[in-house]
Amino acid sequence: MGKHYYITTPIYYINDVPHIGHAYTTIAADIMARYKRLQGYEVFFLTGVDEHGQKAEKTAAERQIHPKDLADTMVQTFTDLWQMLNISNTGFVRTTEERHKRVVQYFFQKIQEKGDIYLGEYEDWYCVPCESYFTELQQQEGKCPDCGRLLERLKEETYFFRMSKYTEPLLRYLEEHKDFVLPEVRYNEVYSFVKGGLRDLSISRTSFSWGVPVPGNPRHVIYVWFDALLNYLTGIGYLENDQLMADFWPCDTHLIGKDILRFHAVYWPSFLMSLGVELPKRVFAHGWWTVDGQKMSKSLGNVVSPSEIASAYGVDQFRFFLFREVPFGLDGDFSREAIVHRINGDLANDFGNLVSRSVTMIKKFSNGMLEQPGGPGGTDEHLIGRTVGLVAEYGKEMESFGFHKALASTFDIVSLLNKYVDTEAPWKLAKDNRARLQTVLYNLWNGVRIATLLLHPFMPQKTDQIWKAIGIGTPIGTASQDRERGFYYDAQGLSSIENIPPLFPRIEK
Ligand code: ME8
Repeated sequence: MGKHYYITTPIYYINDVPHIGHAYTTIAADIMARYKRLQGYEVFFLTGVDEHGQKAEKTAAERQIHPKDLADTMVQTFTDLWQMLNISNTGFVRTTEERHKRVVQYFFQKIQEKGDIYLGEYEDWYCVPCESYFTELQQQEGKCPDCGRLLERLKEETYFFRMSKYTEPLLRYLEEHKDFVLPEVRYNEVYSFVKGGLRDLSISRTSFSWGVPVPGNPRHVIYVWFDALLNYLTGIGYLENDQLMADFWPCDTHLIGKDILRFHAVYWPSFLMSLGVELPKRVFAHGWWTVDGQKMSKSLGNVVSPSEIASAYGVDQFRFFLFREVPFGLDGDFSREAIVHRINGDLANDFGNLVSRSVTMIKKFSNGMLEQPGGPGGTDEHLIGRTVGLVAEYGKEMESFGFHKALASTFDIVSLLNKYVDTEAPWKLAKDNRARLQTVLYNLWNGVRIATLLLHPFMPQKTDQIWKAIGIGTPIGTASQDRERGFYYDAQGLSSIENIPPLFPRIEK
């Protein structure tokens, strides 16, 4: 049995177009998926859209269309964007699919049979945009404590889930699994929330109808979060494909933004515990992007469109920027100046320049061919020793979503290599020391190869282009553990090394 890895993104609401926040989570998941594939894992990467709920119903009503038609149009916007951004997802869930409704109703019914669901009445403050109830204590002067918009007072007959019953089991689980929620600051948030005691949760609505009907009582639709969370099981073949479930469940990582932590780290494990389904291994909650220092919002008109940025600056440049700029897990601020700065500095000056001068020198001094290196001389040992260490550092960081540090290690390698070129001066060796020249060119080439491989999850297209130019005949995405991932690479059998056009043109301000 091979190694399996299952990663998910949230399923996004279809009442609005995707912005950089959505792109951020999805690209992050894609980076992890690609990294794991290079590590030899079979990866299941799930994303999708959340189509039900009051918010979708309201938006559709405003446009005088059926919510399903709204969803049909919007889903295309998401899938087009994922294609443009090179997202390598293997599954996609729409919550209006029959296979999903079946899972939601089945789950509801089973929990009900267990005695964990009962009918009652609910009255509280409700935030429609967040699809969440808030208590008297939580509301802030009639406004939502999460998004700051006006709350409505709602009273309805509702089915409750006995979440209170799971306070103790969940606390114990959290204590025994300190890495269930990452980063640690988010774990602490969840822990103290649960410690405060869980209240039973309203999991049905009667005030609107756009949702999955409660089995046996279609006056109620199932709460959109109960519905949405179950996509993680639908997507992996629950009730449908036992082999897929056996291979990939429990999920390795639910990747989310910090805004929806409670749903994933409190509600979701409680639902699963109720039915005796194994809990996911990890919930990783990343930080929040603002734009030019402000919260993104339609009313401010500062919502950043990912497709617009990617067309203006390049898909890989955009992907890279998001993770080089801000430590994954912390909040970040987007600005055009910042992306231009990263492209011109890291990509054009440092990495792009390294690749192009390496390739050019191999062409010019060695006819595009490499030979196996001779014994170490000059600064070789320093270069190799440091590179091996940095590659290990990169691996350690990638395992725990330390994308920022992983990229910092990669760029340390890039700058080591740029220094190596200056110190070893191949143009001098070309005149009087061919043997040493071959070793230096090999080391340089090998360093470029390694940096390219490390950057591949972040910049899949550009790195593939470099891979070809440096003479490796197979696509970089299929780089195998044994051959391309080792530190030493047998240079025999390479195709000739070719010049490449500038990879990351400088952007003039
Ligand atoms: O919450 N910065 O969907 P959603 C960073 N349907 N990430 C951001 C962001 C920002 N400014 N804005 C959004 C929902 N995100 C539910 C999820 S899952 C079972 C159901 C990202 O369309 C981030 O991942 O509001 C956040 O968690 C998600 O988009 C919310 O997307």
